[in-house]
Amino acid sequence: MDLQCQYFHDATELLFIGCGSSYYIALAAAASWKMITGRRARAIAASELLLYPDLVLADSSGVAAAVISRSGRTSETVRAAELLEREHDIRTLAVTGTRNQPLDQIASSTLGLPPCDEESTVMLHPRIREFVASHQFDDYVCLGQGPFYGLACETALKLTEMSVSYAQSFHTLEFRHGPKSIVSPKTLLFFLLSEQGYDSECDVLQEMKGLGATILTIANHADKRARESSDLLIELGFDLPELARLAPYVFAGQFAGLYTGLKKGLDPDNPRNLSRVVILDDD
Ligand code: F1P
Repeated sequence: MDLQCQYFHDATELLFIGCGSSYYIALAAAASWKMITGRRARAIAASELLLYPDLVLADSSGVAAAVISRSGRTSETVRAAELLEREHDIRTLAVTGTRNQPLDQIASSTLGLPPCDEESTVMLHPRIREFVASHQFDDYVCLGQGPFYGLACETALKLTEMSVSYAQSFHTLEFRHGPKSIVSPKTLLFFLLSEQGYDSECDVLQEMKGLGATILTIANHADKRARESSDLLIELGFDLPELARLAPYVFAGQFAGLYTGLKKGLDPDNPRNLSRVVILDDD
């Protein structure tokens, strides 16, 4: 391991930092890192670090950070890397789809992921297209636990960005504690079923079906319970460890957002009010 990444290896806690989709990737990455290594990890929205540095860095001894940004230019993310490197002497690893941008020029190391630098402003399946065409929903809820919570947040963000729909995200079992009051046949619930929490998550799925919700389930392998209670089941069937196959769980939300946006006469490639990168005025 080269010297630059030795600080990652020695870190007692890793911060995963980003904005928007990259923050939700950070949530999934922090959970995965902790489950794989047993070491401390947190996901932090870049704005939280900028506005509340003392809250985030209360005990920053031995901390290192992975700063995630498809573009490498998002102002808050770049500023967060600057703050860590220059004011707190905390080493950062830029995880980015775009090299030679402000982020990787500030970070101590860079993990370049060029395929991530796709052109869409908003970081697609014929069954989902037909499902969207044959249903009308008033609102959307995306549910996941552990590393799937960040993916549930990302699913909700795609629905909102691509179809200007109101979408919320919760930890699956949290949904019982009040938010379930919104459930009706015009509520579409996305269940991103984990292996570790499967039985408890399926209990919620069956309960919400009993309340009349419309259910879209994404699972690697689904049992009879999930099949009988899902209005649409996306079964991935990968022969891989759970943490090696997280990304495909967001495809359903991306396609649902795309087809819902098109159904509403919108242009998902030019989403309302959004830009591909958020650059703040004083940058
Ligand atoms: C972060 C981000 C995207 C969002 C939109 C605005 O971009 O919030 O997640 O979909 O494109 O920017 P980045 O830092 O990952 O380039």
